[in-house]
Amino acid sequence: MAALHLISFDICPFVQRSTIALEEKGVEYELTFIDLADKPDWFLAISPRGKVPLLKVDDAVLFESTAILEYLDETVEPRLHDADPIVRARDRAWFSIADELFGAVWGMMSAPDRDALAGKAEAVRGAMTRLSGDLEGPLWHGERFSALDAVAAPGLLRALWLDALYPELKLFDGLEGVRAWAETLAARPAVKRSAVPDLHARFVAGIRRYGAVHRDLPETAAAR
Ligand SMILES: N[C@@H](CCC(=O)N[C@@H](CS)C(=O)NCC(=O)O)C(=O)O
Repeated sequence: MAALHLISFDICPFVQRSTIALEEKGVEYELTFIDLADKPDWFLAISPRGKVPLLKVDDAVLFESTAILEYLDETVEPRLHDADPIVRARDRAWFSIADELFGAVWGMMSAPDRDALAGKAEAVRGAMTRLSGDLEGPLWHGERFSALDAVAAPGLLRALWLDALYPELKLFDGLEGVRAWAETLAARPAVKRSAVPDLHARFVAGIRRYGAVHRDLPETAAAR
């Protein structure tokens, strides 16, 4: 088994896709955190886009969270992807909707004002509505944890936190299956182990910096 070394940033949702897959598979890996505001030279020298996650596999460097996930799934048991190539191809296509979901969630996280927040909340609802059409529940493929669960989880967790902070936006109204999916993911041991224990507090501190609309949130805003 190759030595796996993940280069991370503490609150990065894309890194969390990788750590969820690693934790689900129960494989050993080394973890190094970097400061994205002050990227080390060794990191810039090996990261094609200057972004995390990077997965070092012995001397090879992998980048892009979904490519890292695919590599891990091809090399480390248990398989997260389905055995049926049609299901695999469809799930890979759903990855792009999970990206769209996170893009809209990021729009809420960085919203300058209430109008922008409400507009991005509609975009989050749009992406979650599309996902709800194929969601088997409680996880994407029923009881079995799959690749799309790892890819969608970071966006869904942050959507739950935003919903708790802004219940008036009714982010999950009519999307109870998606809420149950997000809550099932949040409660999963591998997902809990996939990030720093105080991720929620760091998330709140982060959005207070990124989005002017969040500036008045108490630092200790409730998680749920
Ligand atoms: N498409 C990339 C996105 C990775 C990404 O945006 N990472 C952010 C942190 S969450 C980053 O490294 N940003 C640094 C920068 O853009 O300078 C992936 O899926 O891995």
